[in-house]
Amino acid sequence: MNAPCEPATLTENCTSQTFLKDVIEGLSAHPKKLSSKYFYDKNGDRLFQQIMAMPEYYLTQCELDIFKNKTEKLVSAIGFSTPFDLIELGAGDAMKSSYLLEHLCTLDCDFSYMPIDISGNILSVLKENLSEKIPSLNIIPLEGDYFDMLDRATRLSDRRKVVLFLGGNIGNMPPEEALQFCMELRKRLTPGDLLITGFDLKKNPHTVLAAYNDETGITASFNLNLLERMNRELDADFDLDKFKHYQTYDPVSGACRSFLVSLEAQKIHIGNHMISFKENELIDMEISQKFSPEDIQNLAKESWFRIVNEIKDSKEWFVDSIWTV
Ligand code: AVI
Repeated sequence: MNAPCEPATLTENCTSQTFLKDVIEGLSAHPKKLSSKYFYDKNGDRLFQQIMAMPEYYLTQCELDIFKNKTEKLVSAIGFSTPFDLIELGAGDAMKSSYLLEHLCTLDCDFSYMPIDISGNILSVLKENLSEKIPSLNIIPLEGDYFDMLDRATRLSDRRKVVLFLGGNIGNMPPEEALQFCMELRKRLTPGDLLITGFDLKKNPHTVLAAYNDETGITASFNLNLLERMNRELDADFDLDKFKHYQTYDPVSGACRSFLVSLEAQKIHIGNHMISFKENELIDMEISQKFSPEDIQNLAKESWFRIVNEIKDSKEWFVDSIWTV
């Protein structure tokens, strides 16, 4: 049995205990499954930066187009006659939102920026960079789980909230989980608050598939890196040459899925556990869901939000959808 977690000193242990528990549970399921939230160790972060720079991976450029070139539309959708807190879930380096922040400061808007991220390290880099770039910006970094930190933001301030959830990250949740997530967000917002979410739209299936099936193999390495992470952190013995990345896109459902295929029958050890693979057995690694306007409408409606505005990039491949309660 796992030892109970204590605060502070054992945090790291507990995190790896949760990682191990999730991995064993996922690889004991049928079909086998791993959570893409574990893709992002140091090497995974680096590979994701490379993905965002690939010509095939259009998502980043599309949302950047919105934040860089349609900033005024964003600002007028947000409104600035009353003070507010701009809360960004998974802010990362705030590359896209910095255009909005700069514009709001130029207009002398009364707002604070509250970036939420699980990584304290990313938050301190973000704070340092943004303070240098936009000295007048009031930044309140919140390190931790999205919902815990949203609750904390509510305790810190009673101003209107504008919540950003960018990057198409909502697509990395299976549809039922995305609905639960939106419902949890809904519980924490009150009339006058806004939620701005980035959705990758359904489009030519060749374009979607190419973004996740690059010939250079960066996306494949991004997936395989999770096996390497398990070798390092969970004392596993995956041979990366015995697994191959396989990507699918179903343009009807909008589900773009990545898998790793076991190239032979093999037994893998993870700490004291042993997992058997048959030849050609799959590990379900990640979903990157694509949405139609109706899919977005339904998600908003089912989680008790109302869509008040939407801003698309110039190619109309990506949308930032603005919801109120
Ligand atoms: C972070 N997320 C929105 C990316 C996506 O497009 O689903 C993760 C990713 N996986 C493979 N390529 C990019």
